[in-house]
Amino acid sequence: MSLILRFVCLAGFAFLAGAMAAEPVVGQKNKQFTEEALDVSAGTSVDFKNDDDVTHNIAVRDPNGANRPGIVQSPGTETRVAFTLLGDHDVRCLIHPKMKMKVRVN
Ligand SMILES: [Cu+2]
Repeated sequence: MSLILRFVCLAGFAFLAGAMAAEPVVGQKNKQFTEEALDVSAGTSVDFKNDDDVTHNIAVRDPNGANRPGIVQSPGTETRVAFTLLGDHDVRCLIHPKMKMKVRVN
């Protein structure tokens, strides 16, 4: 393998590792999100992790007012959700109306 190719591969792995490490995680615990609000840059994906023993879901209202379809989350599962639009996203669990948080894309 040439030195240049080797460098390109290493750079690629470093980029992937960096991208994976940067993924924010929000838990769902005791029927609450573990964050009230989260600031991210456009294009960030957030991992929502159900740490409860009941089913939750993730329902996102985008800054343009569009409601995304709710994603059902069984206990112990994770769901990765992408945030691309600038502005405030309301995130709720439709099963437990008190569960809500904001994802702010700057
Ligand atoms: Cu819930």
